[in-house]
Amino acid sequence: MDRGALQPRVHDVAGAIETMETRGAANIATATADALETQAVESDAETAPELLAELRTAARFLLSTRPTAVSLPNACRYVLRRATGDTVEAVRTNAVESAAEFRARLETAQDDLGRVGANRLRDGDTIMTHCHSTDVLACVEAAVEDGKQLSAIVKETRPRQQGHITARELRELGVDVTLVVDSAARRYLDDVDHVLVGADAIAADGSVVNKVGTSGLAVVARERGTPIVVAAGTLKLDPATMTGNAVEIEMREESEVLEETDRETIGDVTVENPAFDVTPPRYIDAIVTERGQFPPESVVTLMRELFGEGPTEPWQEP
Ligand code: RI2
Repeated sequence: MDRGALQPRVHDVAGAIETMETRGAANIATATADALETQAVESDAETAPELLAELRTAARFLLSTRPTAVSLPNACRYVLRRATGDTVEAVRTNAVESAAEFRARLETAQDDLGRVGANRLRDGDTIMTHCHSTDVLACVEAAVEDGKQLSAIVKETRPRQQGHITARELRELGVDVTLVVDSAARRYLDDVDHVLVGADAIAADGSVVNKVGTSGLAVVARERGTPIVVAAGTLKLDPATMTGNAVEIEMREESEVLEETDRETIGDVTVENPAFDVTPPRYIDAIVTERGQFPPESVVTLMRELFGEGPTEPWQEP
């Protein structure tokens, strides 16, 4: 891949996504749209085909950073499909406009989704969370704005302890927070009205890919009879799964699990660090999107409506 013509901002955004300085599907998508826009605006390309090739290269580079979060390819799909034209100026204008439109839709979508999710929450409810999801926070925020008092059992979410971010943001919303280690979840499920988690990707069969530990939580919650609600904008729908492609699970560095000094003490063991897992649709009660709430098995209908039957990827060379 010739990355020579890529703007520094594209490298910065890719680096921030890879190191998880920029994380969470919505943030990743916004940063991706920003990067593609910057490439279009700052490029020295002299012809439209040259600029289009640069945008495809920028998209492929961004896509190489994190394989699971489908918001990244969906942001690329949105901007690249609209950034067309016969002149550099036309491609540039369309790229800028489509990136702006994408960001605006994303913001509205999260507000709309929040209101749908808030309808499920009653005054006095307790939720359990896993990891950190801005879509989940949007549901809680809308419920709090409706005057509902909520409590939360927040799983710390090893290995990166992103539950700490959730705990802080829920406290800022005035929610009572109890922080627990992941393995304590089952003990507290009897006190929980809804398990409320986000998603990084949703497959055509309604399977939900989310931070590792979600599937175990869902199985235990089902055994306890606690509803499992997934808050995930339509940006998380993965159109590539309509043609049978599986969602690739990102494997992260060993150092997130085992510090160097512990590694020396333990010796020669293999460390595996999958970032995500897959929760089958039978464990999920509802998927809350900006278009309403859906049983997981029916998201494929929404996926077809939004993305069409067979996706052709705009970052591939023609
Ligand atoms: P929002 C996160 O993954 C979590 O798994 C979270 O549920 C999901 O993204 C969705 O986040 P990571 O990017 O889009 O922290 O709801 O690895 O913010």
